[in-house]
Amino acid sequence: MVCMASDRPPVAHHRPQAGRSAPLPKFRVLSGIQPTAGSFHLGNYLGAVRQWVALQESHDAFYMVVDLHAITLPQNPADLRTNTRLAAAQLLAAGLDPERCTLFVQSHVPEHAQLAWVMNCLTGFGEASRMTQFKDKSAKQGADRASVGLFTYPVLQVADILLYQANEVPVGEDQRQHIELTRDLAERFNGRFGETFTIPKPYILRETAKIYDLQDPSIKMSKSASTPKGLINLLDEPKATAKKVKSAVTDTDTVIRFDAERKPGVSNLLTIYSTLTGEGIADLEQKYEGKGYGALKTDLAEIMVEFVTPFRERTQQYLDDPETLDSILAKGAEKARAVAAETLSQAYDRVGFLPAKH
Ligand code: AQP
Repeated sequence: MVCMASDRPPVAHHRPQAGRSAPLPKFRVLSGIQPTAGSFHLGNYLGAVRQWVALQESHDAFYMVVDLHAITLPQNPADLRTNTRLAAAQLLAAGLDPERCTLFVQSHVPEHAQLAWVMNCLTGFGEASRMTQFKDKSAKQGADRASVGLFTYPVLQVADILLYQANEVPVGEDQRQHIELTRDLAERFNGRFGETFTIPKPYILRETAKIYDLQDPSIKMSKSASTPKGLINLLDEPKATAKKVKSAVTDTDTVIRFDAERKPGVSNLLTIYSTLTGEGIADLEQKYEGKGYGALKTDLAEIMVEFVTPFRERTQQYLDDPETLDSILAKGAEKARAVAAETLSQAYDRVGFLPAKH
């Protein structure tokens, strides 16, 4: 049986201190996903979105479709609009519930760009130059053609997180360096201008921190780096998905054992299997003892089909009703703005901007 993230037990956490009789305030989480491709891939889901769904039960959760980030690489306007709704629909299909979390579109909350400017002015040029994701992405398109927006992408992400005073940021491993930058800049701002921002922590589950390409298990599954056969897009035809799982690269050995270093392909398949079903890796090793890779792949292909089929249907249902979708996003933006505006006004005041008279 496919197990959605919300089936997991609630995550236990220490909560921020509160008065004895007052109810304990919930820890806050914030995260975002880019609307740069039509479909989420399995890495996005297992590395991030699945945790978002679980955390909305125990946390005050803010999740957004980061369209400002999306334009750091060239985007067609009509595709961007379509993909933004599509991303929101997929987040709802994955299990986000607008009654339990705040779901919004980044550009609907202008405070993100406003705080980003302040944070840009606190960031060292050398510090920003060390961001590995910028180095990788700019190398791909030729350094001269990379935009300044791509260079300052991590600083916009800093603003995204700090605006909501987030305690934790559920992301995949590839985002760790950006969360470290967020912590550094929050401390720098607080040190220079007085306590203003909560210092956030990354929330990265070890097991699913990095899902690998099915054809090249030495690289992360990614919409830009993976070959089409190594990338599982959740909205693809289930049959095509099953085929990709069945032709995943393994190794010349036949033993089904988790060993990330020596058997990265099989280990990746075991991780995916275990996360989608809730069966432990050790149990899976036992279940497939003496059986070949074919048996593991055939079963995993079925599990994937069982997972993506209702996901695709639910996504389509949200897309078929754009008024409801837009109204969920409008309500989310209103809730997000209330929090973001308060933080921005405090930050502007601390920096020394003269308050505007209305
Ligand atoms: N392979 C992965 N394993 C675990 N987590 C992953 N994430 C992405 N790939 C993996 C996590 O997904 C969230 C959203 O990331 P994003 O907005 O950067 O989405 P994307 O642009 O679709 O991610 P890609 O495919 O990795 O993009 P490119 O190819 O442009 O670099 C994040 O929390 C991320 O960690």
